[in-house]
Amino acid sequence: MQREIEKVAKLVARAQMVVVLTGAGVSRESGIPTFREAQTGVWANYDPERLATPEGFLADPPLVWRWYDSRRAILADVKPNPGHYAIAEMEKIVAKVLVVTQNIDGLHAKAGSTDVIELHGNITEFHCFDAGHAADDVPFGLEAPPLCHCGSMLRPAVVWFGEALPTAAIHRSTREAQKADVVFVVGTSGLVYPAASIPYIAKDAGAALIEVNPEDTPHTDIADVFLRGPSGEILPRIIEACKSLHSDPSA
Ligand code: BV8
Repeated sequence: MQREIEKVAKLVARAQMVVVLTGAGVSRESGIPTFREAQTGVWANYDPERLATPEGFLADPPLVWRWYDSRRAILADVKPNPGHYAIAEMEKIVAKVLVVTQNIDGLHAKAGSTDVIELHGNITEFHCFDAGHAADDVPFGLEAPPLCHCGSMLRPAVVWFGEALPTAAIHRSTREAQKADVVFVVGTSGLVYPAASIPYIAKDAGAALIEVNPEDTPHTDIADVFLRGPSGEILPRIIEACKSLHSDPSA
């Protein structure tokens, strides 16, 4: 693995522009269950892909509200892990690092990444279902969605299945992916579109593709380097290898 890590470090050290696509796996070592891991506790019998839809919300607003409330409550105590910090530190090595995340936990910004696109929104923000009016200071522990001043139910400001991603977010992610020298794909099962198309777009435009995941995914076949393991361990090793390169370019 170390030889592969040093190969990646050389690619990063030479890069002008790196795009890092992340999924729930990058937050796993912060203690947040991944999206497709069996839901735990009271949520074990619910399919997240059914709850994370407008239909699921309208079918049972209190249930979906409580599901997001329980996930938001977990966030209150979690911190970025070494994987998030390594991605933030990459900004000291590469002129331009863009993080494109599917996660809604806000941990990349907390770790210090300065250019983050949240493709699927953010669980700590809210707007109303019918008109999109923003709402803040929404208390924890409510049994059902509170109402907006316009009378519509509030919902988390996340992108549900069947909903379009924010246009600016997906357009910018696609545009930057086409300019990247290196694209990292970290902690995503690569199943959800259009986010999962970003590595293909970058690769087709000439980027080197580096995947970090304990398991194979649909992206593994097109990866130039596949680093099998947890991102919280692997990403810091890449940053360390970049620093050694910097101090001893002959390495
Ligand atoms: C849309 C927010 C159209 C809510 C989420 C083709 C083209 C376009 C759309 C589609 C298409 N085919 C199908 C679709 C529809 C759908 C889709 O992709 N379905 C899939 C399931 C087939 N896409 C959509 O509906 C999207 N919208 O296309 O709209 C449109 C256009 C115009 C007008 C109207 C509509 C919207 C998709 C967004 C859905 N919202 N989240 C919430 O979170 O509650 S997506 C959800 O999945 C999560 O956000 C999650 O981030 C995302 C992806 O999952 P992952 O992050 O990859 O997580 P997962 O658990 O799957 O995997 C974790 C990985 O981590 C694993 O690989 C594991 O091995 C690894 N791991 C574990 N531990 C570690 C680790 N890695 C590193 N380190 C570790 N320690």
